[in-house]
Amino acid sequence: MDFVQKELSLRGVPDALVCDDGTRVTTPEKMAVRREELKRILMENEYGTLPPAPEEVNVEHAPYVHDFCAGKVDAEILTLSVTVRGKTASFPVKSAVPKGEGKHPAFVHINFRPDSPDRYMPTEEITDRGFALFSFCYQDVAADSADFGAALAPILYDGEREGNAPGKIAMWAWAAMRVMDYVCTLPCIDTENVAVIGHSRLGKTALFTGAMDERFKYVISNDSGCSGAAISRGKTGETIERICKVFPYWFCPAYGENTNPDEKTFDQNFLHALVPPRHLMVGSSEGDAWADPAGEFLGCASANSVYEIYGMKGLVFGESVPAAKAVLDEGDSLYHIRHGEHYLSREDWGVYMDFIEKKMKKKAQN
Ligand code: GTR
Repeated sequence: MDFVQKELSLRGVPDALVCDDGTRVTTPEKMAVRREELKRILMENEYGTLPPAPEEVNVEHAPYVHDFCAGKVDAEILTLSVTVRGKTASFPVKSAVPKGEGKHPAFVHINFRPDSPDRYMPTEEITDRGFALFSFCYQDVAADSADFGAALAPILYDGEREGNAPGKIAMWAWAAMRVMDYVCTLPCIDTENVAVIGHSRLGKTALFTGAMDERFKYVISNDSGCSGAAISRGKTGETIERICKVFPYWFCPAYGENTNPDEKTFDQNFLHALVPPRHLMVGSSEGDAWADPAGEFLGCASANSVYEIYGMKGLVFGESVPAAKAVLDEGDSLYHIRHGEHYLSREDWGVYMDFIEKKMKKKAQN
């Protein structure tokens, strides 16, 4: 038993590989069955049920800035109109695709603001490395408040905020999946190498999105903390009780009914467990005690037992919780902790792009 397994068992974290019928997953085939159980558990008890896929999606294109990134990039503002349960609503997406031949790896970035570039999104540095970027402002999908009456929110649930009705995280995640629907239609994109990325509350959203939608081959959760990458049992900083008091609308109402993590039948390792055999990437910052970097590391490392099922390595770590500055990138998942505060920085993007490039090179060799 390594120190992560010991710590998880000390905290009483339930094993994500034990099925509802008590049997344990040992093969990829059985994992496919367990995946459906994990998804259901998380939707019914934490984030709420994802709205159905839209009956119709329409995309309108408008040019963004002429000569964007010195003319190296095709930039557009897209308007994605989605029809759900016969009702249509739309939200804007910014796309930035490097010009030139070939297929580009891409990021779907769930961002705080609509800008491109933005302080959390250095567009030119990203596109210069050959990545395409598709970003949207979460509040254009659904307000970051208890208001479920504006933008897309009213068409994404049936009007009752009870039980496992989707919270805002599920709604933002659903929108990221719609962006992925569009990305998958583009011949200029290497759809085997698309990442979903978000920071903080949107890092929780990115992790949930990537966990639920296997089209994302890289799932990047930056400084996501409570109810994101961090294990809830034994968590320091923000707790489930506090997050449900301040941000109840991020989750389904059932999540707040009992906020004692020790009494829940699941923990955030259930979310991480949905990512393998794809690449899980978790970022922490040293000054982000509220998020609990050690808990984020544990969450990321908890997926190793699932990678093993696929004959993969997962996170390669040492004898203790890593301290800044550390980049654990030797396995199939990545964890990094940098100096500084709660932020999605150029340094974070650099670590994530290095890892994706490394994995792409490896795939190309095989
Ligand atoms: C905090 C919240 C965190 C984190 C952060 C953010 O207020 O407590 O869970 O999500 O906001 O999104 O910036």
